[in-house]
Amino acid sequence: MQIDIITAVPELLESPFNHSIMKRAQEKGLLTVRTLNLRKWAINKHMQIDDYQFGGGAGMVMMPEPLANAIDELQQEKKYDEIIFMTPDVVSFNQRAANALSMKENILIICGHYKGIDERIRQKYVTKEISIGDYVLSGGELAAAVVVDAIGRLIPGVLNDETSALFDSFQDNLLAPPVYTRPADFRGDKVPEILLQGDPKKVEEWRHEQSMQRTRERRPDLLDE
Ligand code: 6GU
Repeated sequence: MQIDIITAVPELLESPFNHSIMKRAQEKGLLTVRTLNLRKWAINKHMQIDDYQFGGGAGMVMMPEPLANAIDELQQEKKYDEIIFMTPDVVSFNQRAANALSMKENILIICGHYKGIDERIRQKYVTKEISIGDYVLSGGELAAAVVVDAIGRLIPGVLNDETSALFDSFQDNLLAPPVYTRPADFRGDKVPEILLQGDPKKVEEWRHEQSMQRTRERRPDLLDE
């Protein structure tokens, strides 16, 4: 999978994909993340990419020309399966959306800033809008990093048995069960006996029961879905 990200602040995306599982995904050649500085397509020598909004009001809007020129140029290279605009204006991203995106080959992500991008770019180029929750971030970059991580780890071959996504929270609309490691007795606080007995069937039943209980207590809305 190749993910290209257009941003006015590429510095914000320097490190999120260079560690841990995202790093390994890239080293294995399963994922390529490329950050593109929108200023490369700025309209003048002042490196301008945003301007006041028509009709008045506080906040700048990202101009259509730099974005259109960037997208046109990138589209000469390859065809994108999705052109995603990061915005709080839609219902939140979730595991189901991550699963669906993890099947795509080429994704372009556009990061906007507070007042957003010219509406004509949304209409003409954007095929999907993604929000990561009902709060406003100062730009789309951190949200883009969240989305790339969530989908990158689902690409077949990225995770191994130890890190398998099969048992993640949400993968079956249930929260993950509690987990424990050594020592079996930590300052008098003991690991549930069933996990120490080595009966895989009993462990599996216990985990499922814990998942159900945890979901009922914390996220009953998931059980209604
Ligand atoms: Cl994707 N962008 C911005 N700017 N704010 C957000 C968001 C995205 N998701 C939640 N808040």
